[in-house]
Amino acid sequence: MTYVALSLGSNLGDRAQNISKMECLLKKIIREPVKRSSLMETEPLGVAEKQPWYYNRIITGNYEGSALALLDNLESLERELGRKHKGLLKSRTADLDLLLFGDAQIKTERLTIPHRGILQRRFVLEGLNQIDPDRKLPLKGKTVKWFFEHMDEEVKSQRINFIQN
Ligand code: PH2
Ligand code: MG
Ligand code: MG
Repeated sequence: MTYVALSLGSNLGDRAQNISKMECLLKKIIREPVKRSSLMETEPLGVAEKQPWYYNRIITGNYEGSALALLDNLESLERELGRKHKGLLKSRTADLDLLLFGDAQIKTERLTIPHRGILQRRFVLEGLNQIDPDRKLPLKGKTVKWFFEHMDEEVKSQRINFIQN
C-alpha cells in the first residue's frame, strides 16, 4: 500500500457537486485512512484564457498498485464525470491530479511526481498543510509545514476563498 495525495478540481457545471461525485467514486480506489482538506474556491492557474474559478479539495489516502495504474484510474474517472478536454488550457468538470505517490520521484512524459503544483499552487499547500503538515516530502527532505511556511511571494498572492461545508 502506498501513501498518495490527490487534488480534486472542477470549474464547469455544479462545481461542489462534481467534487462530491469525485470523492464518492474515489472510495472504490483510495483506501483508508482518507483525509480531506476543506473545500476551496481558487483562481485558475497556469491557463491562458479567461475561465471560471475552480473548486478544489486535497485528499490523502492509500493505494494498492503502481503510480501508472492509479493515473489510469484517475483519468477514467475524469472521463466518467464528463471531462472532454485533455490539456491545461480548457475548463473541465473533473480534474484529478496525482500530487504524491509515497516517496517516489518520477519524471516521464505522462507523469511528474511530486506534482510541479505542490510548490507552485497555494491551494495545494493550504490543503496539504490542513490534513498532513508533518508529512516529509521527497523534496529537500522538508515537511509540508515547512514548504507552507516558506511559500514564494507569488504563490502566497494566489487568491483563495475557503468554502464552508
Ligand atoms: N488545475 C489545472 C490547471 N489550473 N487551477 C486551479 N485553481 N485549480 C486546479 O485544479 C487547476 C488549475 C490542471 O490540472
Ligand atoms: Mg488541476
Ligand atoms: Mg489536471
